[in-house]
Amino acid sequence: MSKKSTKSTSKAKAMAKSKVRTSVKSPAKSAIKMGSAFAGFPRELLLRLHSLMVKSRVLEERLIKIYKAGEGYFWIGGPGEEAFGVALGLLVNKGQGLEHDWLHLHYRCTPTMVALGMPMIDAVRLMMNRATDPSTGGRNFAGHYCFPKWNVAPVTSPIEVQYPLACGTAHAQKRAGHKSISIVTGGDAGTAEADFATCLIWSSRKGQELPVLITVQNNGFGISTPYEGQHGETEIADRARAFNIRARVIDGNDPIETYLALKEEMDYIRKTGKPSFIEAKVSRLYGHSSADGANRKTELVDPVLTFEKKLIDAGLLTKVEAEKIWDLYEKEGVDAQLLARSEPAPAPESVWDHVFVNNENADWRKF
Ligand SMILES: Cc1ncc(C[n+]2csc(CCOP(=O)(O)OP(=O)(O)O)c2C)c(N)n1
Repeated sequence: MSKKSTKSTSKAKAMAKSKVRTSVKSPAKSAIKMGSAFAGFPRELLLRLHSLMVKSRVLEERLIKIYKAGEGYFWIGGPGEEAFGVALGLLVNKGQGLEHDWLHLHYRCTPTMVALGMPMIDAVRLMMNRATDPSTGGRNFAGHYCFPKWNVAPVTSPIEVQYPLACGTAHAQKRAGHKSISIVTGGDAGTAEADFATCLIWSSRKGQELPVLITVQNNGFGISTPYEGQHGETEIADRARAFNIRARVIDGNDPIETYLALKEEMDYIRKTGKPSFIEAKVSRLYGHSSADGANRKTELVDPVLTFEKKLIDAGLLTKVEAEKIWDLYEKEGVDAQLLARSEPAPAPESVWDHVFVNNENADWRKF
């Protein structure tokens, strides 16, 4: 059971305070209205955040089980990034075309996709490499989503290439005169790639700034390389500041702080047409991927359980209601696995579908 997988860890440990330093700079923390525990959020929004965070966790744990049962080849995903990803997904101006936001996500974006409305079955189909997978027809890794109907650009396995691509769609949005923005996510280690610097440079040229929300989910690790020892800068956000990009560091394990920060920065970008940068400190709860075991790390802050406890302690949710939510999604995940099991693998002849030669994207003159 998903609930058991997550909850079997010591709650005390799960609630342990993050060792990761968090700070908020320009705009000052006081700009975030954190007066009460829930910053004046309506109960409905709090429960929606919680429910989607649980859904994403249950789904990721289902995908890990599918891998461990030998029904999938490789798992990578976003357990531990639910607070950031769900808040982001809820704030997106969702749709297709330049008047809507563009999303250039990386492979830990399941929480964002769940918040956008992706049904569990579509993540399961990708995980189990079924021909019915809407993202890739069963031909890519878990978490490598592609949803043109929501401007979700294909997630790439080469890390960080999404950063300059976000400048491309932002440029097109700006040229078309829309208030839409381009949003990019990625990991801390990947910021060592030149693509990240390219994004900072192209989004911040004086007088030609681009409406990009540049984000980094800092979980403190590359695959197995700790953050410490890899960065001369104090915060990754400092690199954005060097380009006069408004930048802040947030506790990405806190859905309320994250939601408020994202909203404020997205509003700023829509208003000014200029870029903004958020570094979110998050947990990597199941390690890097199935390549390092995909086992639960108990010493890290669990954003889902922490938020759930907060809601229960405040009387906004009962333990029984919470159990029901976990059970509901567990059933959806199991049903999805059973359905995907009955669906076909991609046919050999489909291997040439959607590649460039002689296909729908072959002629650049069309674009
Ligand atoms: C260009 C490129 N180099 C190396 C890799 C191998 N690789 C895959 S994930 C990863 C670590 C990325 O770490 P980080 O950017 O911090 O993101 P995280 O996985 O921690 O979320 C590496 C090095 C790759 N996929 N692409």
